[in-house]
Amino acid sequence: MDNRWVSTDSIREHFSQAMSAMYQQEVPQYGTLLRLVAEVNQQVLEQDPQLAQRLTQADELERISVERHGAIRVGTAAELNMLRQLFAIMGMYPVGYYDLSQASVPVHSTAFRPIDDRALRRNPFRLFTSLLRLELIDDLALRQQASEILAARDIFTPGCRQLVALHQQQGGFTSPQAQAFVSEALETFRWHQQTTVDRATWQALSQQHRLIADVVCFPGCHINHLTPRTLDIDRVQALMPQHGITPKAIIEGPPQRKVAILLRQTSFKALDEPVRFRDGQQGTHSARFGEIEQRGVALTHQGRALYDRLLTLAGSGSDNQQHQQHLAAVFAEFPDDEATLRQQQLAWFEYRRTAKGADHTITPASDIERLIADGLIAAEPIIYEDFLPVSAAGIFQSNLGSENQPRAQGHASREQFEQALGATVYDEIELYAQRERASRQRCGLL
Ligand code: OOG
Ligand code: NI
Repeated sequence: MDNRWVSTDSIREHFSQAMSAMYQQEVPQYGTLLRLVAEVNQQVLEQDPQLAQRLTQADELERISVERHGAIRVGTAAELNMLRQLFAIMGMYPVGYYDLSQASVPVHSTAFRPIDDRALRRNPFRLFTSLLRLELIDDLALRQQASEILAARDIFTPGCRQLVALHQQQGGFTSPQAQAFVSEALETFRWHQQTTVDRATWQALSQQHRLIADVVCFPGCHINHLTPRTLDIDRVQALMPQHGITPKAIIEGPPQRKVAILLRQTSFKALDEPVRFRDGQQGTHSARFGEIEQRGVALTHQGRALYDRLLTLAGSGSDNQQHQQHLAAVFAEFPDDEATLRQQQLAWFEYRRTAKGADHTITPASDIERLIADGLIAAEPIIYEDFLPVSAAGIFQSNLGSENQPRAQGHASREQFEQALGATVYDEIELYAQRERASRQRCGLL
């Protein structure tokens, strides 16, 4: 790589800091949540020196304090396509396809995120990005109106467009260009009190689905939440009310376990925020909220199938404590120690030689279990970097009140999404498999 250019990692880091600073100003409760999460993380590390040591050894400790994901929603293929180009400059690529229409949310989504080990360790900033599916609006006149409103806006500043083009020509950014790019790109995600429509239009779109009004009626695609990573989601959930934050009822995802799997998430409700309509009328719009997450090991296809089956079996509840107990009972079937998860190929692991194993002869014929038992090889869980559609649907619904809006029944349309995006999405499971394979190779095991 040409070293005149600023690294993609550094642009992403800078951008994620700028987004966090902007969102703390826009939604002060997010700042409160960040402080609470930092406090709890520190307590967890103090109380569990083994975990602290493990995270340090895996070079994972530093990323936790900078780690967050956000979410945005766009209205057109052209917007999504341009976002892909913009995020590529920061080393963020589309991973995974999520169909939310099954849960009555008229969008499909991907996550833009870094994909290689080093970039993930440095700063794993991700953006869950949803594309509105206008074809799921059943009122044809309203559908037409929404698409006209969307066609008339440009969510990118002229400066941002110029810089993206410049990057594509020259293959990188100098430091001042990178700085200018971050501040221009930030504008796309800023909140606007001023809508682009009159009150009646906002209302008609809201009645179809609140999400549709949120995507269509504003001049940009405001960031709707940013989510720090906690090491103990149950504790943060319990402490939220003391800090003036009301969490949603249920923690989404798997139950608490000895070996955390996938992703557990909870959010606080969207705020009612004042908006001005184009006809001068005032109103309120609620879209922006806060969320926290706890991440565990990524699962293989078999592991994920088991997770999906047990989650469906468990169903949902309305009281968190009861729901968690019930989940824990149903998930008793899911092995909860690292050795079994590894041996049954339910989860992904990264292998490395320990100091003791540094000079040991290891070949593809060596017995991994033996090497691990002898302390020559260590196997670390690979953290899940992605999202869960059922959890995402729960988060959307708790913030949009869309439980009562069973309109958006559609079916997955990955090809259509990829066409809009202008690229295919990476298969997340294949990315984990590659990481595990590469780590075995480095050890001499392959
Ligand atoms: C995205 C909701 C999904 C998550 O963490 O699963 C999400 C949105 O509300 O736009 O962020
Ligand atoms: Ni989220």
